Amino acid sequence: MPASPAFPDSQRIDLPGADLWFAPTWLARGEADALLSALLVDPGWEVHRIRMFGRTVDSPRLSRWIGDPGAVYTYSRTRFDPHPWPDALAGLRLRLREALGVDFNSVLANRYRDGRDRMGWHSDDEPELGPRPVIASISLGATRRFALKPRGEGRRVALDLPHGSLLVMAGATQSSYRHALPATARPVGERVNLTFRRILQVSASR
Ligand SMILES: O=C(O)CCC(=O)C(=O)O
Repeated sequence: MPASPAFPDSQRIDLPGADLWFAPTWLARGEADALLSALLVDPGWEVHRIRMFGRTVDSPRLSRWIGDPGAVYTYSRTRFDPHPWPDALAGLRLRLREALGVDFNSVLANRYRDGRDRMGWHSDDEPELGPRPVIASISLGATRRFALKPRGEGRRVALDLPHGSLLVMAGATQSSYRHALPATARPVGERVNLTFRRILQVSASR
């Protein structure tokens, strides 16, 4: 991974202590349309059960944890064993590896069915991702607003993530900031988000 994850057509988001890169049209329209259609017909979406405020609840979206064998991920105190890669994501994974120089071995797919589906404030700072993870986030479908706020003092930012966009979070972004995908009262269509990650401790038990 280069010191700075510059990739074609990307712009740096100027946020102190973060390393954020954004390409609003990273996927061509036709590619993004085809990928979204393939993922929406995929029957493998699940409701992940997560721990919140001491209770186990349904997460307010559909999800699927996908990865190489052994790429186990634990978040919100729940363990997720990877589902195999669907054909639709194989090419995208290679393309991200070429663009960013990171051998992503997993992806968290999230499906927001309408404006009520959301993701609360969190950092992707689980130990299995290492201290300075590179996370490549591809958005498909309805444009939704992505928000970041510093863990300490500092300004918040919000970014609209359109169909086919790529947002890369690297460096100290996860240790310095939290991020969220808030609900919206605006009528919005479905959205799928794919966050490609690299699990460093791939477990031998399959
Ligand atoms: O849907 C999004 O853009 C955010 C997803 C996210 O925060 C995550 O996967 O950690």
